[in-house]
Amino acid sequence: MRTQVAIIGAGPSGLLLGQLLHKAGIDAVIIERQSGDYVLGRIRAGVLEQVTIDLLDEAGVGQRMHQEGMVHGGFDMLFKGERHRIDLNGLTGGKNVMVYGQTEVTRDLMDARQAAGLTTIYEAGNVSVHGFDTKKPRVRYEKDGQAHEIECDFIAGCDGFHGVCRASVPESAITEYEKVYPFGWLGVLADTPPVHHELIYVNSTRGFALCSQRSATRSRYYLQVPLTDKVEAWSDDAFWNELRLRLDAGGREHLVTGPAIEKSVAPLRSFVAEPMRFGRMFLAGDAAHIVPPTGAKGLNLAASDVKYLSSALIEFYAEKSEAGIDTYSERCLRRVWRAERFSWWFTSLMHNFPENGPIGQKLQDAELDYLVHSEAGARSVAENYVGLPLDFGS
Ligand code: RFL
Ligand code: PHB
Repeated sequence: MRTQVAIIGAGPSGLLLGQLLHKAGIDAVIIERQSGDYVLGRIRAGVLEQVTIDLLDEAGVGQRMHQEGMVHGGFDMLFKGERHRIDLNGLTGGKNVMVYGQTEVTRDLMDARQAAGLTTIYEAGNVSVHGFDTKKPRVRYEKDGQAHEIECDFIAGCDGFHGVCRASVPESAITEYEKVYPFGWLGVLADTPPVHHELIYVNSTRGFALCSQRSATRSRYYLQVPLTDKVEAWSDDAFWNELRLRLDAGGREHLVTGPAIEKSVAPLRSFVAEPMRFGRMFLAGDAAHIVPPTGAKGLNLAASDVKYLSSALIEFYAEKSEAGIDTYSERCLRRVWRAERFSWWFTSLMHNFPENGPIGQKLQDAELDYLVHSEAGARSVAENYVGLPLDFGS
């Protein structure tokens, strides 16, 4: 088989890239290790920035998001038992975020791909990438016991943190920066009305908590837990009890509990691989970088990588220019490091770090108190949370 762009991974990065290339008349095949249902079963991100919303519109898949997504103009920060609202809209000159689950974004992209009759190879085994340092890269995989090879002009590594693309780059050609946090997030999805109409980020002496949502009848909650905690050890009751202890009186009063329809523990990590281009292979999304989820930036960064990559490839085919391809890595990494900084900072501010001792908590309290009482402080949080513009600083 031959295609112009072989995309590895059918997560949001790969699917969005496939859609944008298709709109531009560029042929692409997606090769995914898992089944479509498995990909849809992963409960992850919930908050979309304006840049991501615009991109989904550009890809022609924004219709359901605008109907069912919830526009949020602010969120609450709860510390020392009191809530303070960050007025995203007021502090950023009218910008908001959209609460719309990654599962739904993925479903919309999958539906559009299917409607356009585009090829996605699911349940591909032993995927491997070859010759990306030449003009004739190839992708090999196995399906139903048969070996296959795809010839292409470019490979897009959209295969997430544990993917094969980054792992295929010689060690001497790549630099990796990593910080692993000493705790994880225990997440619960439940068909109960959210505790509040906006998100609540909680710094409590018992640890961080987040009250998020997917709709007026579906809630998503997270608790900071030790990395050693196994999800099976957390009963639904234990989860709700612990969440209650981290909330304020108003939160406890409005919390509606119910059976968890999904429960999982996610580790927290900051990670960047540099560069993001290796000859004719590009990394995009979680394949190249991971942020701790506190800043809600992972999916949004994946979307901005894909914006830069699709523009570069469109320019290559339309104008025979390699300018976009040559600057892809640099453009992405500038934005990536800004989001890494914000996500690390917000994580450090909101979580419990017992190793920092009582002074650590006091310093956090002082910083939180400063942020919510200083317009400059609150504006900085808001500006980063809604997402910096694609051309920020240039
Ligand atoms: P994905 O979603 O991991 O998709 C990669 C795909 O590649 C496939 N794959 C392979 N395919 C073929 N061959 C191989 N060898 C392969 N190896 C892997 C995988 O099966 C998979 O289908 O990466 P992508 O597309 O770059 O998307 C990134 C986002 O999924 C991620 O950044 C976000 O979910 C992060 N994130 C959040 N981001 C936000 O912007 N806002 C949020 O509110 C937010 N909340 C979160 C999050 C991530 C979380 N977890 C679980 C880490 C909350 C959580 C709890
Ligand atoms: C979510 O709803 O899953 C979510 C929301 C905000 C975050 C992280 C996750 O910062």
